Amino acid sequence: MKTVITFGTFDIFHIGHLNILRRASEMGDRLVVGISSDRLNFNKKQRHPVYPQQQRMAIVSQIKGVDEVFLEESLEKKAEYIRQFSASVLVMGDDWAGRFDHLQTLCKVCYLPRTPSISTTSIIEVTRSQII
Ligand code: C2G
Repeated sequence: MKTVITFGTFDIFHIGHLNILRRASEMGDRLVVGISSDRLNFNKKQRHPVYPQQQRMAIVSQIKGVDEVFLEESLEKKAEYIRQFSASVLVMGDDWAGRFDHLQTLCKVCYLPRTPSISTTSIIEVTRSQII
């Protein structure tokens, strides 16, 4: 069985998230998704996610093709997670291109092109500008 693993915050779930999960699930037999914890996201982006981690996990766990979700506590623990879930492919969006190449000793590392013109940040900005 070929297990694919991917990671992300998946805050304010949108079509870019859906696309990468669909493409990742098509690359193997089982898809495991690490959801960045609220604390990890704050350290990474200096803002709290709009949806708390339990809600983000609940949403992603119900997406077709996703077999399992878990909480990603640290960016540095990827090797540990890959071993824990016996993943043979790590999928990331190409905004992370090159960042996880050192994990190629453990599994295949694959960067997929991002869906253009949509991001959680832009949704927040558009929503804010329409309210004010
Ligand atoms: N994504 C995409 N297209 C977009 C927006 C996002 O393909 N328009 C992808 C990202 O490249 C990422 C996944 O969707 O692979 C989740 O995106 P984010 O929630 O922004 O995740 P990020 O904060 O980049 O977290 O350990 C790594 C991090 O946890 C990744």
